[in-house]
Amino acid sequence: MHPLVLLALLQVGTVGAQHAAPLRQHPTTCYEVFVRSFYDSNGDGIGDLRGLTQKLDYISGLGADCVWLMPVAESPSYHGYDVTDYNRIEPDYGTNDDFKAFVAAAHQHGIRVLVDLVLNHTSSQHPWFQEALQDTASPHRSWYRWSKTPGNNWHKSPVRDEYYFGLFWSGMPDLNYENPAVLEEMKRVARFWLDSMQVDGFRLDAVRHLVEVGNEFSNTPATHQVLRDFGQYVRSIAPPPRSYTIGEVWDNTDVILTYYPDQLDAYFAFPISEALMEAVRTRKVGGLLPTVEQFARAEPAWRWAPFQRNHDQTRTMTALGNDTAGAKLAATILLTLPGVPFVYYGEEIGMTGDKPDERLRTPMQWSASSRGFTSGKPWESLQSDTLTANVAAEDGRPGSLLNLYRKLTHLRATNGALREGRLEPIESGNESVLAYMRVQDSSAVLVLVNLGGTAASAPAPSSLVGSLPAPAVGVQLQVGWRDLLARGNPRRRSLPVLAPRRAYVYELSEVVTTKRTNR
Ligand SMILES: [Ca+2]
Ligand SMILES: [Ca+2]
Repeated sequence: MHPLVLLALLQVGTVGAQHAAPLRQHPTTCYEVFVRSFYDSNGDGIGDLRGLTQKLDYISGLGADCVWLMPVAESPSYHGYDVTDYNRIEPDYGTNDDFKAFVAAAHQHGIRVLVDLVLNHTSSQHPWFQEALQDTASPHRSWYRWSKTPGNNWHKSPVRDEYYFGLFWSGMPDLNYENPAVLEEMKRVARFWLDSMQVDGFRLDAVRHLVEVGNEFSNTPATHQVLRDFGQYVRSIAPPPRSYTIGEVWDNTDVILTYYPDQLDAYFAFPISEALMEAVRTRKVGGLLPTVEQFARAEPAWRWAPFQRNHDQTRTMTALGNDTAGAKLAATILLTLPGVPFVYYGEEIGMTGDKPDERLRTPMQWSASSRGFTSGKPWESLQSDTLTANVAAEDGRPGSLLNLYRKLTHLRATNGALREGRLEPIESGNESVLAYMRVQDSSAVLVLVNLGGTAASAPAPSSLVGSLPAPAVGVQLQVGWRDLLARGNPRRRSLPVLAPRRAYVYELSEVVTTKRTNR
């Protein structure tokens, strides 16, 4: 028996094991939640923190060890991205004490909590802005940007003949980071959430737009400097794993990579999201793996986050034209690639949703009617597909999208190669067959995805050899595989013909080596 065999056998994952409570150094899988739409505990039709707390078993059962809450600070808008008080929980969602109780319960579930922090702008109703608007001598006057002349993104003051800068909307005046007091205040805000609210980090909104220089609104050197300063501050008061910061830089890969190594901990890998969705939609592998490799070459996997969709994008099921098989392929790819995958709530049950934004953020479909979400009238109507795409219906169905997500996230949490292994792309020789391996030490997981509509051959064994854990010199290698997605994890010696629109995840189960013989 080759030593690799023993090692591989010893490292067989404990699939289906309970989620471990202690926090890992970095998140494994993160779940994005819009609190307003998750679960309503008091019948007012609005999801809230007590409701979210009641659903922690569900999130934990989904295999997530991290949640990102879209903004929970006080705000006049339904989405919360325009904050009026950074130190107070939005009353629709509950109280600061409700939030602390939620965090404590999340930690008991082994789930870390990241909150959305909006540094770029406040609400126009924030007291700072109101003071600055009314009183040109206010100390908060220079926390915003003013002009005597109009221009793109400059909005007319309702008080006097002048304009203020707001990149996204007149209701969201940009903060002026040229005044150091602004960053100092935001550091105080970060400390408040880390110390008093006990969060584990932040998702930082729209960070590429933080500091404008002249007419340059994105990716300026001053923006990098603010992030460097902010990221270092957070790490200094809450060293990892006590904190994790992840930024939204919605841009191409080359630009995203300029935000490393010394700014935030991580960034969303928007280009991977695009390439992944494109591959499933067009049924061609396209540029997906090269895009992943570009991130993987540049930074360790805990520092970038692939995802399918977020709260600003057409949901997967809608983008794929209600193709459940395609949604399963996308999930399998996302959850077997390196990086820290983020899953937007409802994607795991195949919820639909398209613009306008409110319809991307509809109430979670717990059951066939809105009663699963609230006993009252939902703040926004549910998607009509709640009749079929809902947790109750999918929960007990072994082949459901929900149970595939659960299986894959638990595999990822328990299998070292899937969680931390390096990516080894495999040349499949077929533009519709995506093939790669995740390799860590002597363990390896092979992922084969037939994106196409016709059966396809698996890659030839010879094309895999170079990616396998190195065999001893002078031996012939024969491998066995355990099917991680099939019940009972059956073993096989050869790879199957790949059925149309099917994904396969195999763990290297044994390496049989024989001395090469001369004929
Ligand atoms: Ca409520
Ligand atoms: Ca800005």
